[in-house]
Amino acid sequence: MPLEVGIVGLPSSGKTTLFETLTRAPASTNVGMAPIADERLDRVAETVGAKKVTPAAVRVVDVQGTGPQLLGNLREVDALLVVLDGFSGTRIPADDLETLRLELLVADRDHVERRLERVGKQAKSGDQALRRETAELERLLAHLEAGRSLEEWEGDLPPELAPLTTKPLLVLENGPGGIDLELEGELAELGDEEAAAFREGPSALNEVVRRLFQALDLISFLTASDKEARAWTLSRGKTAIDAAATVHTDIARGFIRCEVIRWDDLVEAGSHAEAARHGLQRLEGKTYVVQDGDVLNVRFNV
Ligand SMILES: Nc1nc2c(ncn2[C@@H]2O[C@H](COP(=O)(O)OP(=O)(O)OP(=O)(O)O)[C@@H](O)[C@H]2O)c(=O)[nH]1
Ligand SMILES: [Mg+2]
Repeated sequence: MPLEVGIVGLPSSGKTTLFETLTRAPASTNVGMAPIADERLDRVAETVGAKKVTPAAVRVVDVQGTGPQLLGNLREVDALLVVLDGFSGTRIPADDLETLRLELLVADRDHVERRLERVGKQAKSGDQALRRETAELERLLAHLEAGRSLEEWEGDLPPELAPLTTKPLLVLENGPGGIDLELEGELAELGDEEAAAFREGPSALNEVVRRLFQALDLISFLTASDKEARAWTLSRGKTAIDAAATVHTDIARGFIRCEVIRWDDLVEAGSHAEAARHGLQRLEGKTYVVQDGDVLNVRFNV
């Protein structure tokens, strides 16, 4: 499953503009993939002479408007990207953020209430687990109605719940004071080099991705052959077997060993073979904790 983020914001704050800039997909769709620019991948691809270069990508969901029903479409995403209107001069971004937080809270309260209705009905059969969940949901609802957040809830939440307010929240102000989406949209239409010439620092969108990686505690690892060089995302602390499963479940199933080279060692050595000759390539097992920038080659049999 790719990493997934949902865009939320008040009407006309620039959600769809952000979606289009991130995914370069037409606004007629509301789900798209945003490639993650990674200079390391390009360097590695060049080194191994890869015919194809595939960046890691994040799935982005654009939702029109707000309200519990619509926000409900975002229950499965890994993080929320909040867009605030800082360009029209008619809004106060900080106030809009408060309004949005409140909407998320209301949507979660609604979510708990509906789950309670359903489970409460089913619990009438006398099923112990359902009765316990009903009691738990009743306490939770009372907690929310007292104006407290889910984060302040002590103990675990019922696992069937998929709340919004506990997700990592990234806030983007759209306008000259933050990320200028209008400008980014125009730059997206230029080539990467031309666009870079216009900017002073790194692309604002790369900055969004960087913050997302930080919020979700993710790393990137690479795979590289003359056929394809590709970047993948993984949660920090995950192992070689998890990385293998990210690439393909068959590779994880048949996992034997894994060759690991740091991306910059590979670039410096000039090829896998040279890197190996210089002792820069290690053989690791399933439990090896993958590091950001590792180039992995899993040996497997099926
Ligand atoms: N000047 C300027 N206009 C922008 C910017 N971002 C968005 N807009 C304009 O604001 C309007 C609304 O942008 P959208 O991206 O459609 O906003 P939205 O949040 O998707 O709107 P809804 O889906 O209808 O809630 C469009 O006309 C955009 O061209 C910006 O950074 N600067
Ligand atoms: Mg829109």
